[in-house]
Amino acid sequence: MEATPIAPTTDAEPGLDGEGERHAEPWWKRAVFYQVYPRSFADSDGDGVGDLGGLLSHFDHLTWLGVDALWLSPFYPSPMVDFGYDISDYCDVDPLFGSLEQFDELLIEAHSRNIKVIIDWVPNHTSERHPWFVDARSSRSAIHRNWYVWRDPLADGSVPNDWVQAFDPSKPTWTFDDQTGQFYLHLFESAQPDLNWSEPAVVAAMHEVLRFWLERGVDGFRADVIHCIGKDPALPDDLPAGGGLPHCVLNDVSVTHGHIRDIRTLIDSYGGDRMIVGEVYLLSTESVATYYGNNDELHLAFNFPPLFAPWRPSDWSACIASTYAALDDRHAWPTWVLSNHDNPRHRTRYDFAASLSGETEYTTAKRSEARARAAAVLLLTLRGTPFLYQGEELGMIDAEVTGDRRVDPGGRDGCRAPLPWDGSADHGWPTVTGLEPWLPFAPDAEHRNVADLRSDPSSILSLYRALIALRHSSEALALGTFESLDLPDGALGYRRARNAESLVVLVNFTDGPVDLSEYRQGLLIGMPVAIASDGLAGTFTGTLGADQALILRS
Ligand code: TEU
Repeated sequence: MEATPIAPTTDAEPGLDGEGERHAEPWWKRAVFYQVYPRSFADSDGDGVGDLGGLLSHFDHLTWLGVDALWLSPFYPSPMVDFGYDISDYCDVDPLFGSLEQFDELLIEAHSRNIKVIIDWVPNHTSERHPWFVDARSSRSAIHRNWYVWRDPLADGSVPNDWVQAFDPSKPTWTFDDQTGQFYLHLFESAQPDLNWSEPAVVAAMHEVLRFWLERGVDGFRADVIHCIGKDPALPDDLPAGGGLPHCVLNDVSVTHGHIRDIRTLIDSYGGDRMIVGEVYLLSTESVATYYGNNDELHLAFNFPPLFAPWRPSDWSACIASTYAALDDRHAWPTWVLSNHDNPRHRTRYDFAASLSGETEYTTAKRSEARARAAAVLLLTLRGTPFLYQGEELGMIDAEVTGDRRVDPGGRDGCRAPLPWDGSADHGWPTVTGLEPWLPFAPDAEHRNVADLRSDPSSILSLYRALIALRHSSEALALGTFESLDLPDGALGYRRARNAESLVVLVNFTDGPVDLSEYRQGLLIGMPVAIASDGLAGTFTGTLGADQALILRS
């Protein structure tokens, strides 16, 4: 089967070259982002939960790796029902993670190393313990009552509509409040009541939160499920075509775009360098694209179909084609992400897909390592901003979390295992109790840890570092055009070009060799290898090795 043809994209900003362009382009188009999940990054006080102090003392890893920007998952005061995505105070730091002073220190440290910092902002819901909700549920006439979404039961006493929860589609998104006799809406856990963005006081309060952090100096925000903030006031049932998906995956109403335009205006008023990337958890790239607006909504939006795509060239070329088709018309800049704190890590996912397809040549570990390396080449050479999730630079797989070690209501513990810093028994997480940190380590942490992989120039960690360095030094990779190559079955290829520079990327998705010697009369043969996923050097022979990805200078 041939790869889906992809029309060459146009240059990002025609007419701008060299240094002039470097200044004209916003930093987040060139940046490699790195998601820090603070609970699992590094621990400074031995309580088994990562914290800001841990992050501060491990900055060296981030500068060595070469990332340009951090996205910090929530560190705010929270009862931790959803591990920080249930916020009880938007303008402070939970003592578990440190203090506001430490946050300021972190910002200074990051900026001194030329690393930007964006923080998670959770605008759709608060914790049930947030003082706003505590007041709202105290009486129907409470000042904050209308800050949340309340509805009477239907005549037969049942819930107002058929929406189902994100983590458990067998449950409604409504909880009955005995004291005031109404249901409140929560797309996630009942401990996470949805804010009512049609109430102007909510909009004002959430804008204040943005200002608070912008004035502290953050470079931007990752906005949690931002497509959910607007609700159709009629709260109609989901259409059967929704197929029983949780409502948070289906909610896509026009009123949200107006809210996002106002948020964008606010952020832009702090100067052109601040940005917002939205988590738009819709499963259609065309729908995600609408959240960029007319360059007046989100600067960037996550696009999840590629994250859910199996490791197959047909799926990936379709994802790439639909992403560029949907975004280029709007002059919107793509994002690419393989893993995050909500989904099984991609090395785990790709290997699972392989075992289903019955491929047996490789040992499991070798194949999944090779695929993770090839995926890194893909992630860091596509046109658009890449987001890494902590640990993927080590090729981490999910931890096996069983029994009472399971803590997440969404069953996502495996991908949140602590980052192993070294091969010692505690992997750099000594605890005062001597017990393991809040989650178990991934099963291969003894060998797959920062210290061991950093000292090995052939490791996946060293590959990530080399890819990031190449991306920094290459205008073609950072901003260049994208043109797909029609390669034989099993492989995907594209050319990235900018001014006089041109690179070809080849990715073999199979565990056997792919012969490319015939491609355009041997055009690729002899091109120098800039980076090979398996560390090979030299020139291209015409054959892509099993699970190998190459970047060639053309
Ligand atoms: O995730 C949104 C979301 O829709 C996912 O949680 C998804 O439903 C889930 O992973 C399916 O298993 C964001 C955050 O990234 C997530 O950690 C939070 O739990 C959620 O919002 C609520 O704030």
